[in-house]
Amino acid sequence: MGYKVVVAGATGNVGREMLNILAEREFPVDEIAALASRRSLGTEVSFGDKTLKTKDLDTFDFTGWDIALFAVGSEATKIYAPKAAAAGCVVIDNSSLYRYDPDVPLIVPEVNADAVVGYTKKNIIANPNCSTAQMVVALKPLHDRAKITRVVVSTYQSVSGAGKEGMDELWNQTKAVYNPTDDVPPAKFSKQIAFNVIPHIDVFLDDGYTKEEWKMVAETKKILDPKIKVTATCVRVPVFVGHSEAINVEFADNLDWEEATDILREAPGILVVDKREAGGYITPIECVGEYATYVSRIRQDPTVDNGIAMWVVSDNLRKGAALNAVQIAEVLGQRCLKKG
Ligand code: 11C
Repeated sequence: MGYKVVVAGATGNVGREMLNILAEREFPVDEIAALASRRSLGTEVSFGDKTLKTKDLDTFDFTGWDIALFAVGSEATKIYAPKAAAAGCVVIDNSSLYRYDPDVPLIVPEVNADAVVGYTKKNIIANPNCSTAQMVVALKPLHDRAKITRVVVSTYQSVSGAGKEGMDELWNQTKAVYNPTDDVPPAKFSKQIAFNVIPHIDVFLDDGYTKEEWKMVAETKKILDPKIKVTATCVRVPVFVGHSEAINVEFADNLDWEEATDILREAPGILVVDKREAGGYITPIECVGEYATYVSRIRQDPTVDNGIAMWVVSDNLRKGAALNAVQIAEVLGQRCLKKG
């Protein structure tokens, strides 16, 4: 006995990973529906050793379905998530639409799984931005020990965060560099991404920060602790999958790097790889397809009283999106829903 599960946006980068991870983790599925926009209708997607033909999100009747994992972007979420929720199906939404709604829990299971019970207000649970998810997994056990007061983070975000179009742009521009007759002007990104880095993700806000940077601040406060001050610089880099973050953390209490390392080694969802020698750290290419949030380069920040610096890497399509959504579904199933 299990659940009737829907994946909406099943042909996208994140939707495909949701199906893969549901199958890999043997989520108790009695029936599964893969939904797509009319444009991708009929496209086949894999679910374990099965192939599913996508159905039309626009006409799908959510009545009798238990859980819907949404990876369709804010505009489509606005139309279809309330429809699913009203039909009694709990939506776990990967878009930013509901993240800051006080009646919608925003969950990273390693950090605030208990918040799941709040889903009843709207029948919706929000999944955080990828760059926030991996950061709070690493911050939570350190916060529990020494109370974080301030975080300064710089991100190195892969192009898959911008969807398949972002990946295609990096691929085509890279090839064009070696073949000068081709010209692949920036489209998804604001400047050339091949052999370059771009300090701009999402739209600019009035204060000069970008929305991606603002999300890291607002989401960390909602998931972990509203008292923590966060300042972020988010940068797109020519990497296909895997977001990296250089994080400086200040604490109220004293914490040395050796104890921080021990705490992180014991923490859920984290793998510490930190040998303090050439190659003794994780880079994004090594985290692709993995579940863990990797922490490397843990060291004292001697410029503040109680400070640690570290390097945090994770698969943005997995822990940053699909895996976190499936983990939320697992918590929801274990704590709140009856199996069919
Ligand atoms: C990126 N983090 O790398 C973004 C993608 O709010 O869910 C995810 C945006 C979001 O471009």
